Amino acid sequence: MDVRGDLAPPEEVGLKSPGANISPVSVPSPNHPQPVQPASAPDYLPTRLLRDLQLTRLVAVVTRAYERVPLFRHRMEVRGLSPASIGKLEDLSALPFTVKNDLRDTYPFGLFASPMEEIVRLHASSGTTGKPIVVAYTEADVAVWSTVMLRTFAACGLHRGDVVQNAYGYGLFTGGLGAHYGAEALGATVIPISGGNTERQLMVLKDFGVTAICSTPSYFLHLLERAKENGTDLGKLRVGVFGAEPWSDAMRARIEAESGIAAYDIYGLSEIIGPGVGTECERQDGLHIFEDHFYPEIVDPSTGAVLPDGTEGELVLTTLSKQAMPMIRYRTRDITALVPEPCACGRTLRRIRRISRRSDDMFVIRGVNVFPSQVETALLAVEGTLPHYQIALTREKGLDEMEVRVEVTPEFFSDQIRALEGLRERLSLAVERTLGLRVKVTLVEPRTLQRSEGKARRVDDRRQM
Ligand code: DLL
Repeated sequence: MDVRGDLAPPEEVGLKSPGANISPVSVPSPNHPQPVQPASAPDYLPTRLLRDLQLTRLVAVVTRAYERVPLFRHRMEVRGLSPASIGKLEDLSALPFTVKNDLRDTYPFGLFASPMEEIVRLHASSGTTGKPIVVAYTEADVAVWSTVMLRTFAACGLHRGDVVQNAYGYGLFTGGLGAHYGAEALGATVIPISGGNTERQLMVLKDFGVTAICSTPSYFLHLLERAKENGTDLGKLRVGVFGAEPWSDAMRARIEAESGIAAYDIYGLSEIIGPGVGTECERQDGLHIFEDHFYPEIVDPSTGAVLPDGTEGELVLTTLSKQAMPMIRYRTRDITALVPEPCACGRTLRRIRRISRRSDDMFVIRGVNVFPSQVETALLAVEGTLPHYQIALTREKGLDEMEVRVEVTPEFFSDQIRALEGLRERLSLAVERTLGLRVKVTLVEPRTLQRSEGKARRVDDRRQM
């Protein structure tokens, strides 16, 4: 069937020029007596059309990867598969996974499906060890990226006339430029301030009438804290578009209460495109995946079996329109679940639950599996704490020790020793109740733990050193 119906703008369909002539806003003009198609129209595609579109694109992207990327071709051939094996969306589950090490092993350009003449941009993600992973975009990929970020901002309630302070880092990190192009495509005013230089951030925020800010949630907390100290108010700021790291519901509650803004969660990863894979909408109840470009599956992290909607597991993503670097069944290591119910906002795009953890940020202390997000939720439930904490892991005489350092409010810190001791005990108990493990809790003065300008580093694991 023809998926280029009224609801799917032609530029949204097919691999040739996705998103090339995007009409971001629905403004009537003399040449368009009817309002032009808003770029977020694909968010509301009837499910049947969306599935047809996904299948068409899936076949195209698998063919592209098979024909142009030796690693994909080889992996399919050894399983006796070819692009003809894809007859329906479910057939995707027979295809082999792609993992981060595949990018490392083929460093720098081994998974590219376009010649350099067609590639207009490279980004890289540093990771924790060794060489970075390199990702590539054709002109059409950049156009898709702008549209999905435009749709992200629209879902967060932004529009033309908003003034967006983009404090995601510009550079090889995808956050800065990804948000930049999307906000421009929306017709908003972008301030490309990048991360860091907190005093200048606050000056710009107030003086330029900023209405929305993009940054990691941890950096925004730092800005908030500094604003409070300086007595700077946040002017017209009403929306925060936060992502790139896990942040708990408790953390969001603190941010919204202290700043008075609406804080939205956005998700993405370099290997798939950067920011723009998924976003919350005004309901703040799970993140819609831009399924017309990225196909989500949830798998059991240990067996790789596809899990039913509603079951927690590892998010696996397949790009449906990427040209320069198609990704087939990429294991994100991010743990979440697909939400079975449709969203009250009317978008037909499926949602994932907020990502609280990665399968690889778990650490084991005396036989107990611990995720930093569990510690965060426990700490922030106790009154008197600030949302700044760090977890230090050491090994003493062969025994693992975990220390949680958490800042406490200035009021508490000036209190009597007894009050502080009481707080420390309440925190120890809160952590113990969550983890089933007694750990050392240390209260520290406000502003003693290191602040991040980008992604926060919560765990300092010194056991291997
Ligand atoms: O962090 C892209 C991005 C930029 C997303 C700006 C959102 C905003 P990477 O540096 O490749 O790309 O890191 C990707 O960060 O696999 C998750 O583990 C984590 N992550 C990203 N967004 C969220 C989020 C960018 N909203 C990795 N919640 C991903 C939890 C997130 N974790």
